[in-house]
Amino acid sequence: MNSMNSPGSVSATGQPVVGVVMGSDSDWPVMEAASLALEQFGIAHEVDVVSAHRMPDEMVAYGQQAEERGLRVIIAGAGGAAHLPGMLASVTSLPVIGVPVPLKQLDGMDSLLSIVQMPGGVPVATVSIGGARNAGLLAARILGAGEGEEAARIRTAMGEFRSALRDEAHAKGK
Ligand code: RP5
Repeated sequence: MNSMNSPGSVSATGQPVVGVVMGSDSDWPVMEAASLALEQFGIAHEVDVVSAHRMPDEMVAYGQQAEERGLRVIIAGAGGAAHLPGMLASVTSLPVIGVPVPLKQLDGMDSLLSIVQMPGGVPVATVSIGGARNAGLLAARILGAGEGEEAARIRTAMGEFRSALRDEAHAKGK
């Protein structure tokens, strides 16, 4: 783990508004990209391991307490029988973004289908297999859609980021 925000940590600045959780330490090489995207937009977040199967009581408590602790979005990554994002979505009203983590078997299709096939009424915004960076960017967009100065700051930064993407694409086309 070479990021400052490894599991168990809290990002340097301010009260965390995004919780980045994963089923195992072994998910971190994939999930780190979510933390780095949040870092890029200066969004305070916490990173933790919360396994749906191996620590179910802690997982339920995490989801139930997330809102009162000040979190506004949860990013949850898991692999295989990837129940963590869906179970968190069932115990919180916060938006949950699911990241299917690819394991050695089945190339992450098992993780994807476990996360994306939620029953009606319990949504999980599912990104692509291994798409943790997009999960971080989507969390930034969700926070940027709100009211107030911090949301406006994030919207401005997202606009600049999108302009940079466009410029890069133009440069590649030349
Ligand atoms: C899942 O089992 C985790 O999210 C991880 O992707 C997978 C394997 O976990 P470890 O056996 O590496 O701890 O719950």
